[in-house]
Amino acid sequence: MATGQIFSKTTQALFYNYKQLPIQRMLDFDFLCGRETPSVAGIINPGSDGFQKLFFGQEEIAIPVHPTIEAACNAHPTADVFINFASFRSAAASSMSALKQPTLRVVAIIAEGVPESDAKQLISYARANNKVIIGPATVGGVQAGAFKIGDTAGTIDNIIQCKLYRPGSVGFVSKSVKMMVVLGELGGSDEYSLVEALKQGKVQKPVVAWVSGTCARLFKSEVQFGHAGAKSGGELESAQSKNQALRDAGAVVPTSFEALESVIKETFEKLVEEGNIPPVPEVTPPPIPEDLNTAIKSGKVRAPTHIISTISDDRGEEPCYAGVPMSTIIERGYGVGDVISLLWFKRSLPRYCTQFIEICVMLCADHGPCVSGAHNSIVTARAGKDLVSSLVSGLLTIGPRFGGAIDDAARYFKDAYDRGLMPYEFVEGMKKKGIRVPGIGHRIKSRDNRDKRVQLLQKYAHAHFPSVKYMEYAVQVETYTLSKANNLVMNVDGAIGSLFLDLLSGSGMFSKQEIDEIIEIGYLNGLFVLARSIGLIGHTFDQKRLKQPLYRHPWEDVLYTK
Ligand code: Q5B
Repeated sequence: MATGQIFSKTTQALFYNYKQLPIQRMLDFDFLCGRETPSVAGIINPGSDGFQKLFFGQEEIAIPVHPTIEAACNAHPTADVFINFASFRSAAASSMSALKQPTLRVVAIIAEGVPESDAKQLISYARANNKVIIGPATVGGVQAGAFKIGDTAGTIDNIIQCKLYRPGSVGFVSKSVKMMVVLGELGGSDEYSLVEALKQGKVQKPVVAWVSGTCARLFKSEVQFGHAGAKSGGELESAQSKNQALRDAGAVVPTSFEALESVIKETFEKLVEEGNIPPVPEVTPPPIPEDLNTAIKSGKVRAPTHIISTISDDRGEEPCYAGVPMSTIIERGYGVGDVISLLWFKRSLPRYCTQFIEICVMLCADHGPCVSGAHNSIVTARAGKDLVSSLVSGLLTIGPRFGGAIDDAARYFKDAYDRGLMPYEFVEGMKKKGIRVPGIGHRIKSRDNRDKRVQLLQKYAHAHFPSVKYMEYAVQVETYTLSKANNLVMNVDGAIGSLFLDLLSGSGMFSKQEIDEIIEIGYLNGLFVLARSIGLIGHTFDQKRLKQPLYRHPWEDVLYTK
């Protein structure tokens, strides 16, 4: 590290409070400078730990996150700069704690509004312990070509234009190597300390200076520029007086701000000519890859997406289901049947259809504790498992024998009806293939103990559907199967399967291909899954409410045999 410099190309910092943008800007600067190691060694995010992913050039790196300053210092003993992005409320306490860490040498405090008494205490502690404080209320600092604090020097474009990615010869304000450039402002008297230093010969290097705010005289009353200190009090604090005093003391002061650039250039070239500055060889910095989101926004790149979604969109002011905003759904009094029709079928179905869907959900919500699904949920809940585990253990029983025969019922009935098979031909054909007719048969329902749910569904359809041809075909199949055995009744799966075929074909809302696709994909078991979830959740709560102990099946109920 050269004399007078507090940072080098290997300086590493601990960053207090996770702020993605300033950290990424530091890492981008590192990459431009050709640093081998990232300038941020660790992040302190009070209370959390782990890793934070950021980019170092094209490469993604994981920077460790620590819950405390002590933990971060222990983990990164060579990181000697502490960049404090805490709010003004907590900046003083965290900065003091950082100053007390033996491994930390420089503390930069970004927050504005840190109480003056706290700032004085920090400064005096730092002085007494030979540490450096930058701030409070600072954007930070930058060592060209080596190290940058947070947002200092602005955008990457700006940094590239100013060639801050490589060391040079001109320091901004007072930390110069070969010459000084001072940009002052009206108000206050700081610039007069420099005037004194020039007069006393304490500053030997060429000084190029400009005090801005010369336009203040154009205003009739006092005007404040930018921040609280930037207003001229008396004549001595005016930009004109300070510029003149600097000029008189030997500083190079242009006639206007616009001319500042050229006088810096002239002064610099003179130093080069005199052999005081060996010109620095120009290097071309590597291009910083643009963030994907920024590049997409500006239309520079296109990126393939990983997911296609056509049923809902939550990006706007309110979520939309199949293009219908949530407020419309509520204001127009839509029901669960309408929501299902939007999210499953991507269209608004007529009221008689959505009401039919709601009836299916209500009728299939539960069928007592003895059916497969409820039994599983009960046993799982009694084993102390949580709601989701109990629910899914019940749902997993839904299949070709229990509740999950709706799609197959629709498939086989549709195929048989569309092919014009007589009911007996269809049933005997299935028998030959060794397939039970889906939607037919029940463990407890029979000719003399009909399933009320089936009757209710049929009644509704007769009253509201334009056509019930598939359901009538299923009834003829049932008549034939009942001639074989009393329990081969149409069950709830068969009723929903055949009636949904009538809904799809009779509503005029679906093309033939769409109906085939719905049946092919198998939407209809979804109705039983959805409905029965209500009951399975109820059984789970019931067992927990009743504080039921672990279930163990009784030996007496098992046939032990060899
Ligand atoms: N046989 C449902 O059987 C059950 C036949 C058949 C031709 C048939 C059976 C079946 C098709 C699948 C189906 C949905 C397994 C049912 C539901 C929800 C529930 C449940 C609840 C709720 C019942 C005796 C004789 C045998 C079989 C013949 C039986 N079914 N032949 N087509 N479909 N159906 N599932 O009583 O000659 O003696 O060998 O698979 O639609 O799950 O409430 O409980 O809301 O929770 O065990 O309603 O029908 O009769 O197996 O002893 O068979 O009948 O081939 O003939 P079972 P099995 P054979 S609704």
